[in-house]
Amino acid sequence: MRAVLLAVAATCASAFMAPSPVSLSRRPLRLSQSRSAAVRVPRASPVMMANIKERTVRAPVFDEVCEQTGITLTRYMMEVSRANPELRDLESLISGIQQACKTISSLVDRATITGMVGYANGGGSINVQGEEQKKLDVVTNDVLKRALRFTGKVGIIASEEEDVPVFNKDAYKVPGGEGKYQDVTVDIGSKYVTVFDPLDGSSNVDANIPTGTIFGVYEEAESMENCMVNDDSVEGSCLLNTLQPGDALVASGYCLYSSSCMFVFTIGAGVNGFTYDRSIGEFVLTHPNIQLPKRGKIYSMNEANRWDWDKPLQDYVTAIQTGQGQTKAKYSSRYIGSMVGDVHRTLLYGGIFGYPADKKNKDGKLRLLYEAAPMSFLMEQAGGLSLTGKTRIMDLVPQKVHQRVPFLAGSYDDVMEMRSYYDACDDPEIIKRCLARLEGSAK
Ligand code: FDP
Repeated sequence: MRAVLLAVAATCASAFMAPSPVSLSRRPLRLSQSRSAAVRVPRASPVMMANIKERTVRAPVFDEVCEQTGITLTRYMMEVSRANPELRDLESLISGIQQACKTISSLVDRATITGMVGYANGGGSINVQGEEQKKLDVVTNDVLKRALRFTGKVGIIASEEEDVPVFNKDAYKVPGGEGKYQDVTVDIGSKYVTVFDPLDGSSNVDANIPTGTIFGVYEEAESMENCMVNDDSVEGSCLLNTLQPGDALVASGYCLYSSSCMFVFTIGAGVNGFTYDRSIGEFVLTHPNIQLPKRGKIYSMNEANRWDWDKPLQDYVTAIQTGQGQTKAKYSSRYIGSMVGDVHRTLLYGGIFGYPADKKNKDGKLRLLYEAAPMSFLMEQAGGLSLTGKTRIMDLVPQKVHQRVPFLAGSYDDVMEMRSYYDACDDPEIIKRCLARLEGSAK
């Protein structure tokens, strides 16, 4: 059991004192060991915390590699489950997700040919977050739900396109069966909770700009049975089991739909990237053990919001633009406006990408559960760091499925340099927000 809560409290505590040293361990990552009496230590419910375990995941070994196919994702997962029998069920789950990604890749590729562009239902289809749904948002959500259902390993899903997490009886409807449901296809005792954004960056999709699928996999908590058997209590129990902190993630990753289609993921033993080889219909390992450069030269944020950002962030960005940051280099700017693309570039080239808080959106724009936490797991596994500004995102326990959180992530030294501006700031409003997020995170 990890002492996450102390680390959580300590991250804000340093708002009241000099910045403290940061040490990087696999998990948990502690930003500071110091605590202030002014900070209440939040308490999390047993369900939320139950699944935060120290995991030792053995990396797969490949004695022999086929020259024609290389190491496919399918083989990679076979070796993972051979080396880690306790992760056996993850093999079918990742297989389901990769199958969905191949389908979504093809849907996105052919969208302008098949007419799958524009808004769902001719416009006016609004998701729970008030965003207008694209045709592809709806279809890709369905593709993923079904693929996960077919694995038999996923009890609950939470998606950007679903109002609440569901044990997803809709996914079990018999096609054309007038509300009839198939027998439950989830294997008892081997269920995961899967969170995802089926098509992130979809506002860009009609313009052929990269998009992606983001996913995170949690183990179900012990009290999951209610979520399964009793329709009336489904919602509350599903909700409770879904709201787990990033530190409880078993796996996370994304699929990038761009000039090539890539599947990048972690099971807690580093980050690996696979490129889709359409000629054999397989993802092939092309980016083994991705390591974020400790420093980069790129910053990536929507600068239209600059004048509404927190003052510490404005000062930090000014410093790296003008060559007055720690490295004295003048940073360059890149911003796709599609999180998966921006994260992918940051993982490979380094630097810092973010969607920070601003005056209007005090919690930024990105969603904690199915965007920020899964991407933070990847960033940390690649040797980087992911913060709200001061707080480590993996520590936060979501209060709501669609909760937003400021997100600033990338090269370890760049993110720490950014944080030092927040550490030096004593603006009571920023400190209050930070504490509220942490205290809220454990109610
Ligand atoms: P989108 O609305 O197109 O789905 O998740 C939301 C997101 O895209 C991210 O992919 C992206 O980083 C961000 O919004 C871009 O927001 P701005 O247009 O406000 O820059």
